[in-house]
Amino acid sequence: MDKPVQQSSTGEWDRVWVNANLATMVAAHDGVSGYGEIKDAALAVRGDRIAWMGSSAEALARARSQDVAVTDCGGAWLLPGLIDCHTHLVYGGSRVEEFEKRLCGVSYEEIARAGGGIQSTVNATRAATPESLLESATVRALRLMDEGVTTLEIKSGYGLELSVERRLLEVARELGRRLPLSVRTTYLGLHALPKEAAADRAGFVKQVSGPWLEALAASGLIDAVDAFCENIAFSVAETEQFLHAAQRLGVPAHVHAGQLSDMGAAELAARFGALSADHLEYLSAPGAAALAGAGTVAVLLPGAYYMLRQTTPPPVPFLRQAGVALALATDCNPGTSPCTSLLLALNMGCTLFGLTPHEALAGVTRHAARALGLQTDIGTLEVGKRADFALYRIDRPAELCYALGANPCASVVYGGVAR
Ligand code: DI6
Ligand code: FE
Repeated sequence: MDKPVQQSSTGEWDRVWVNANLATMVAAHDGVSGYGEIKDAALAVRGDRIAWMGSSAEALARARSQDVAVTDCGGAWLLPGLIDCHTHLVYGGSRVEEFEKRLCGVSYEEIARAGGGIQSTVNATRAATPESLLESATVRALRLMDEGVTTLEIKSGYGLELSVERRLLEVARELGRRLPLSVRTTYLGLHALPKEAAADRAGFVKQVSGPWLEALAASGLIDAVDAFCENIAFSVAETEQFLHAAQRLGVPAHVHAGQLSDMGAAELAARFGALSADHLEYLSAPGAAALAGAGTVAVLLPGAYYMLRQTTPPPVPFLRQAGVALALATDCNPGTSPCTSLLLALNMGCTLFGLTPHEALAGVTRHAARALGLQTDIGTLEVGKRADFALYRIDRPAELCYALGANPCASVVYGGVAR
């Protein structure tokens, strides 16, 4: 006879957190509560998974009879570990001089066209050692982690030659091995045309889409690809060539779309079933509808919008109306978003783009997980999902969006283990 499955059998929990308010971030069906709240609750883990959620009283009774380690959260709010689903975290040098120039009236596009901008970070990155790249990226990752980030997407794109792109992806993977942090890597093959390829755009795109992509994929270094589809970067046709190549290899895509102009990049991303289309300040209603149809997540990046002092925000009402899932990320990069605070991105998402605090928080949890294709494993507090979560000393979840420059994160649990 089959043994009945007993939720409460001895040894089922390794540890339980009690006296917490859970914001599970599970999509609401009642239309009232947007955070999937469970007040006065407890959460138990087994291995690296969430094993149980319920009342503190029940958890305490069970824990006592079964000798389970108990952590008292003292009424803190417990949220899924935050996910920063769009960063360019690994790079050499700084762009503070460009920041000064921009404040003297030179535009981002002018700087880029004059060989500065991304190209200047490419020069500094090519000259950097792997050790120094790892060191500077670690500093940035630790800042994000301090606020409760447990999953981080990192793009290459500042090498623009195979050996350096490989180095950036290896450093990103190494970061994930050294820190209690899940790292997802993205090969941003089409970020800028490097100066040595100025006379042969087509040749560069062919190399990126062919032998370079194949080599990096074969080395197991990439989880996805990305391209900067923009008038100062790569055309729709060039991006399409790269996305085709990735599709043939079964590698999913993100697309930098509509940051400075609407070239139809969102429609392209949708056509390829991309995981996400990112930026989207310039997006038409049909573009939003295409994203909705494809289930492509819109990743909004208010840090870049703010730093570039842009004035056209993404059309959030279109996106909402079309039913597109909205994520938020730091876009941490030296040029347009030197931002290592996902909490600041939450605030900017609300104040600059008009997101509600619930939308913003879903954007760094449930929807960010979807933007990385990880929605079955992370992004919400649910039994069976990874036990990645953060505790915050706040009275209500919206406080995470409200405060500027505060960090109420009290502790972080990564894979069931306190970090
Ligand atoms: N869009 C961005 O905002 C960053 N990359 C991109 O494709 C900027 C990168 C930089 O300026 O270094
Ligand atoms: Fe970016």
